[in-house]
Amino acid sequence: MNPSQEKNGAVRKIIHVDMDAFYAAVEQRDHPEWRGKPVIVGGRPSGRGVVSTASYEARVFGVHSAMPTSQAYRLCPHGIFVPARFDAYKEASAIIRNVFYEYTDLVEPLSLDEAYLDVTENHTQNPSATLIAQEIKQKIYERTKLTASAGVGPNKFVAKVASDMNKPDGLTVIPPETMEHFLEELDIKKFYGVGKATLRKMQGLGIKCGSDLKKWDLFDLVQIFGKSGQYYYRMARGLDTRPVQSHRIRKSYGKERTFREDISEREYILRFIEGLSATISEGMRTIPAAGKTITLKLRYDNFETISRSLSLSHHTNDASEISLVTQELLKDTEFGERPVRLLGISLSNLDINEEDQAQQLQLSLDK
Ligand code: TTP
Ligand code: MG
Repeated sequence: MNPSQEKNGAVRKIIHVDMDAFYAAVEQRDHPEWRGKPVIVGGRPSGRGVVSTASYEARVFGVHSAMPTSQAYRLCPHGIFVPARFDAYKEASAIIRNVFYEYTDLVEPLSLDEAYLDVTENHTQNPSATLIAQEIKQKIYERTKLTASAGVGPNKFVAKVASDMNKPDGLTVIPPETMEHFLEELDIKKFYGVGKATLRKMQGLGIKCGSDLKKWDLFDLVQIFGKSGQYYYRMARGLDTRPVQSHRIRKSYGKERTFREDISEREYILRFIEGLSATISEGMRTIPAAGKTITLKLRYDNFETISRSLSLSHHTNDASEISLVTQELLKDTEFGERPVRLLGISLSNLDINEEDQAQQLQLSLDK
């Protein structure tokens, strides 16, 4: 069986849409004098904040998301540094989602600026996913004056990788019959899900592109990369049957990062916790959601992974509260004595506003 095919034999048509330099593009749209210039959205250059995103003009100087703004300032002192305006981004996000729903109900948003769509069957009865992707890009531009890049493929992995191939304003189509060749040629750096540490490991093993990865059997990949080994094995073969999930029931919300070097320094880790708490808080507010239980996850340098949790009496998505609780939880670990290679924070026991609203609506209808 062709790996792109589902059990019932039908090839799926998946589109991944991702807005270009999203926050920065909204700023340039709303401030015409900033167009064509390096715009950097994020914390103030004098503070401890990080870059949310940078316009393509700023990326030329090496500025990118998640970089300390102070570093971005050193790289690009003539840049236009501006704080984020979430209301404007949410407004644009709502418009692009409405465009998606004109084609299919099977829309899985990944963030404000990104979503998967399954258009195998769609509201317009258009059999061409390529034409649909073109129309979507055009409607997005007409309604928001922002550009999007799209990828079309027989599964989520291929569509996601494809949308990133010709940014900005790109459209990359990988038909099922060329998928195998596409994945074989694909630079391992472009493999979605291969982080910096894994990339180094793969390079060390001589894995440079998909065809190199394909030479490794499942057993060896799992030995080397743990659970992710199975993911790499499957993705190299285009074996991705994950459905586009339009209604995800979220049980927790969190983020984790692997450090470039193992960390022992307390000041660094406290700053990192502050930053990660702010990112999580921001993400939860866009859902919107709040959680009662806060969990800290640490991975020591020998890969031993531990977690510590604390439940509050109320729901929170407040950055400083998440940060303070996490710092408390850190005291109950061996941080300081043992170097740490990964840190994660998550919130569970969620109270998701969307559900609340649905419930309230139901109650008022029942009355
Ligand atoms: P991305 O889609 O990753 O980036 P982008 O849209 O700015 O640029 P492109 O897709 O063209 O490469 O993220 C979407 C938005 O999410 C981004 O505009 C700002 C925000 N964001 C952060 O706040 N912090 C981050 O670390 C990242 C990656 C994104
Ligand atoms: Mg984007």
